[in-house]
Amino acid sequence: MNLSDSDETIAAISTPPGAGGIGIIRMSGKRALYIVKKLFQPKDQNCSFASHRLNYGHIRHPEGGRILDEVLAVYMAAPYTYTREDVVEIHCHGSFLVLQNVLELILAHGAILAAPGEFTKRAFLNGRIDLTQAEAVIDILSARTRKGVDLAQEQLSGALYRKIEPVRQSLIHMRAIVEVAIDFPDEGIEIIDHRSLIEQLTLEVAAPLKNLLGNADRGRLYREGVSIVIAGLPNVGKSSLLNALLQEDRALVTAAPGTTRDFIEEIIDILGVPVRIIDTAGIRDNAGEVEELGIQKARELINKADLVALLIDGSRKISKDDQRLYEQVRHKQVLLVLNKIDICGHNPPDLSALVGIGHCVKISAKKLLGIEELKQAIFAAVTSGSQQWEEGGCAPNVRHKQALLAANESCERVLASLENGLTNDLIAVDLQDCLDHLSELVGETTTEDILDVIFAEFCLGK
Ligand SMILES: Nc1nc2c(ncn2[C@@H]2O[C@H](COP(=O)(O)OP(=O)(O)OP(=O)(O)O)[C@@H](O)[C@H]2O)c(=O)[nH]1
Ligand SMILES: [Mg+2]
Repeated sequence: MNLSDSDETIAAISTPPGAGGIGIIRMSGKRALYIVKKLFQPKDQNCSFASHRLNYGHIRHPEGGRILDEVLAVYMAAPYTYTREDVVEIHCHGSFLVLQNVLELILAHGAILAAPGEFTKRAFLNGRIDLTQAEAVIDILSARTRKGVDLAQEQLSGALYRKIEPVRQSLIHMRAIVEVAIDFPDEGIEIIDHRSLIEQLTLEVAAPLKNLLGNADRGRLYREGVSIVIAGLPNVGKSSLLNALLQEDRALVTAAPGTTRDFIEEIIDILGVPVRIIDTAGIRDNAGEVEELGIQKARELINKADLVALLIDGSRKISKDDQRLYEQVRHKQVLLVLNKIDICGHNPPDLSALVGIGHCVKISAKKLLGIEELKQAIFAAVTSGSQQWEEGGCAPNVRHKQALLAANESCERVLASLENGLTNDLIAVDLQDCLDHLSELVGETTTEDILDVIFAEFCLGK
């Protein structure tokens, strides 16, 4: 792996655009200290830019001495920095115009504007973090639930790397054994014991790979989340349910059917899963023009949703309309929710008309009854397809999953070859394949294309 092209010093505004208490400009590279010394006038005459110390002062235009901002500046000497290069941060007031002015001055003094993710890319290329840790940085920035942040922090601390690395080492060891057997065919029988190789491969490679693959679907869930449409006839309490889940009066609720026209969506955290929850127009025939548009939209959203929460009014009997709507949505994964149990009390309607329906969650959106149970049921429904989740484990992303699947395939080929007594050459090729996929996963070997794709997802200044 090449080291980064560290002749260039990069700079960017690292805090989000807009007004804030402070805004930070970051530089990384050999010229960083030289540039800050040119532009920063410390209050302390004896300021020597000791590493990792904050200095108070002003950024002044070198020509004319105009003050651009009152700042704190810190120099961090390589290699104990984010990028392992010299890093300088200037903490300005959080005005985009001020930050822009200071950044322009820095660029005029020989730094170049950093590409998105370039600081983290340098951290990776300079060997401070592996590729899974670099990806964890994106996950931390984009996580939408606390669970998502926790998982990303684990990965940033190297959890995934620590799982993969022993598997890689084990493969390297086995490949060496097989290669010796290839090079010295006569002694091969003594050197290579297929039985023990099978055992080692099963225990040290196949099992950990399967565990990680088992966690991959759940990882996707925590990262990307799911979408749930609340569907139902008019007036069954869909908007009331949205409000109950959000714990705020987000959607209009009235006693008149046909209140909601346009759909309303919000993201909520259900046991760590970011859930996009969408309230839709009640579905009925003979609606007016505007309501009809809302109903069409509702049908589209139902078709795209991961899960449909079909809401039924529990205060009245199941009607033909309920049955018809159920028939229309049952091709999807449906969670049946009976609302208004505060009115129906101990006499809920007979649901047997809804053929094939399994479990039904009983709630009162208005009186906030059964909402926790509903969240549990939603969680159970969206995780039902995923394999066993190892708590405290890591959550591979889509790229990791592809590499793990490919490695797993190669591993299975090696096992089959060993079982069937195939040639060592063949075994060596598949062992190498397996190793290659894992090396690519952690970034031990990675093409420029893959890096471009990964780091393009970053925001500027990270
Ligand atoms: N008693 C009782 N009334 C409820 C409950 N949930 C909703 N309601 C009432 O039912 C009526 C309709 O509620 P909404 O939430 O607007 O129903 P909706 O399904 O969004 O209706 P549309 O948008 O018109 O399709 C309102 O008067 C609510 O107060 C409940 O759990 N118990
Ligand atoms: Mg509504």
